[in-house]
Amino acid sequence: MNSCYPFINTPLPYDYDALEPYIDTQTMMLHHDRHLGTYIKNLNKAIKYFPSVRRMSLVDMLRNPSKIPCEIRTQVLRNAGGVYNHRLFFNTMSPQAKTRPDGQIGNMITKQIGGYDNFADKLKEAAMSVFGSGYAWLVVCKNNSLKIVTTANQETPLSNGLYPLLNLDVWEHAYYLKHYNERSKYIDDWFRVLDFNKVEERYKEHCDLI
Ligand code: MN3
Repeated sequence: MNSCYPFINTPLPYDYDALEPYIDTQTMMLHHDRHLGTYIKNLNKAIKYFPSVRRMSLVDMLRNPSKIPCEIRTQVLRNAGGVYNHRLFFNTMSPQAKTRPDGQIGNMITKQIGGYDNFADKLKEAAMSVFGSGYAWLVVCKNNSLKIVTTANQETPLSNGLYPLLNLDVWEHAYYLKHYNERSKYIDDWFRVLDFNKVEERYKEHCDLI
């Protein structure tokens, strides 16, 4: 993953039409090439003349906003958040998704959230509650418990010391072309491409870090 300056828009790990019929081709093209592409362009532009920030990784910027000079902090956090959030969102979907969790993450979801059905209900409820633009997330807290949270705009749970396992983009650009104003139907379709193999990988990476 291209995690330092200069950031580039690496290709999706699958074809633009691979998530059909759940997420349509045109949405994937615009979302990846233009929306994510613009966050990448603007992040590079914001830090171009700030060597200390150019040396920071994407995650470091989001975890340590105080290291970013005040005059560019808002711009950097908005755009770094846009890059991090979209990369995670695209990378946790797959055309060959394992749609039901098993392994370690399956056990955690069963023990802490009461099983997959309850998890899906709670995540959908959270995603529906986002007013305007934002995300719903499954994160790991510092005490290793799972939690469902929401963020506004391009904010990220990294800034609150949480480790994201998956996120669901509920900005209208993520679904409007196919689902119009029906966020609920988009969320149901997204669950068909959310890949718990990827979520399990993220969980194992987190375990290696602590
Ligand atoms: Mn988006």
